[in-house]
Amino acid sequence: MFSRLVPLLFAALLTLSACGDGGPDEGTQAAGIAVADAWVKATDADMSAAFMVLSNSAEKDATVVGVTTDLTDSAELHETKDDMMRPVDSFTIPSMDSLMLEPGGDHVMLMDLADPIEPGQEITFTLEFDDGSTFDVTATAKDFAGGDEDYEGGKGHEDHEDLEDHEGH
Ligand SMILES: [Cu+2]
Repeated sequence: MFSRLVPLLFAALLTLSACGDGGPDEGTQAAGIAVADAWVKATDADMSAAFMVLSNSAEKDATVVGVTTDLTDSAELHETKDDMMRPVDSFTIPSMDSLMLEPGGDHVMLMDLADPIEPGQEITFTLEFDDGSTFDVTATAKDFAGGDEDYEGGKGHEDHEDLEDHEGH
């Protein structure tokens, strides 16, 4: 009888979904997300920021409502308006579109850092979406001002500081 097959099929589907690769559950906001170019500004200071491009391949917008990291308990979502940055409640990644977190724009703010962030250091973030799903991102720290390679071996350049000022933009 055909009706006997239905429970069997259902059981098979459940088994399949339970054997996923550990990624976000299908149908959640996190499942449609992909990340590229994730990086963190290396710093000796107690504040920094993380940047990345988040894309959303789902048919619905995805809303990031929080971010956590092992680096600090004080990670916030920030936007920049009129050269001033401030916390926001969420970032929206439009359906079939992307959101760029970049210097001078939206970013993940990191505060109360206990230790310096070294270039090359890998930092893991967990983005939380408003349906409760989460997405893990690994970002690599880099020296945003650039030019620090020249310090290696102590052979510094006289003009190093000027370079740093100008490469910020
Ligand atoms: Cu900020």
